[in-house]
Amino acid sequence: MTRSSDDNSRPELLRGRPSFLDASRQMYVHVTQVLVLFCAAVTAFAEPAHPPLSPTNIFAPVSTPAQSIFDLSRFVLMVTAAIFIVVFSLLAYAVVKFRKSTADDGREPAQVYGSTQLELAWTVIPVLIVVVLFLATARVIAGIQNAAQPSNAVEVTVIGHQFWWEYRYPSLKVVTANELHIPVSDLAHPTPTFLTLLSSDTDHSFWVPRLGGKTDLIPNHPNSMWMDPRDTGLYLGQCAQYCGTQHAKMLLRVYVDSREDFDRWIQEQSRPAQVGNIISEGQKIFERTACINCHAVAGTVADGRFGPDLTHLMSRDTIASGAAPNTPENLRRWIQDPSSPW
Ligand code: HEC
Ligand SMILES: [Cu+2]
Repeated sequence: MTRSSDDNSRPELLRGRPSFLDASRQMYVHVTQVLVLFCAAVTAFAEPAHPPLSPTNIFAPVSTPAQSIFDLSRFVLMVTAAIFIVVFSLLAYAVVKFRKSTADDGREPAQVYGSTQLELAWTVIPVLIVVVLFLATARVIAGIQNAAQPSNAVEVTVIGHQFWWEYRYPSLKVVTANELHIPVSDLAHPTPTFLTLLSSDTDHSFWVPRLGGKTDLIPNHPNSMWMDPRDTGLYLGQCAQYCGTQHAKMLLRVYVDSREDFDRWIQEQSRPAQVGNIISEGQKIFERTACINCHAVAGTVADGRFGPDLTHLMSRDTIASGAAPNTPENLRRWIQDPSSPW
């Protein structure tokens, strides 16, 4: 503990005790440390490292809606950080400066009532801050919602089910489940994907943080959202609205393909199922049991719509809405006991 140079000039009781100057110097060091840590944290997410820390990192946007939400969150964090710094500094100052000291004479400090200036200040300034945050948020929401759909946009209807995702490409005549494929969109020639969000049972929520904001799928209330991913790759998410017991296993997988890969994928998905000798035995069992009441396989009698379309099941990496890798072993266990296979 350094003593202040003017120690001898202080009242006897205070000599040898840390002075306010010492305390404020220390406080200054602490505040500086906190600020340095804070700035390090800010730069850490301002310049997202590649690859991002997490596949669902909200600070590593790759699509316009996600980017504008990220910019907004950065602005809100700056404003709230500034408020935090001001309030914390005033608080720290008051705590240190007016802490109990033995020199206190025990009298009440001066009581201040009805300062119109102060009351106006602490009413008007927060109201202005809230108005600014509100306007900034409304601007981002309107910007995303009012974006015009270009004629070359890919349209997908997303239907939430307990506990899986159905994806329909109405103009491309493709129906699939759980693994959404969309084309990459380059900034010069955007090919965004517009989603219509529906639900067949209860509330679900479509949220792939790196591609866009969270949008709910509500029965009898079609919602919509769009995304224009700049980079190809696999983007993960999760149903973000509790929709029942297995909600936690209702994962989201969006594959952003190059245009050629996407076109090839669409072409393959539009073909009916292959029928041949090797699979005819399984096909017979499938068609003779209850499976066909719930599952469709294009080109066969199976046309159930309650469960996922299984026509191109083996083109998918996972089963059960991303809960397990699509391996023969996992398929066997799933069919034997879909309630608790893993
Ligand atoms: C009562 C309706 C129903 C019946 C009958 C049914 N399924 Fe399913 N099946 C579902 C539902 C719903 C899912 C999606 C569950 C989930 O992912 O949470 C599913 C999922 C699957 C999946 C995983 C698909 C994917 O893409 O994740 C396979 C494979 C499957 N079922 C095969 C079968 C077979 C084989 C039979 C017949 C022995 C059968 N199912 C009978 C409703 C049914
Ligand atoms: Cu859900």
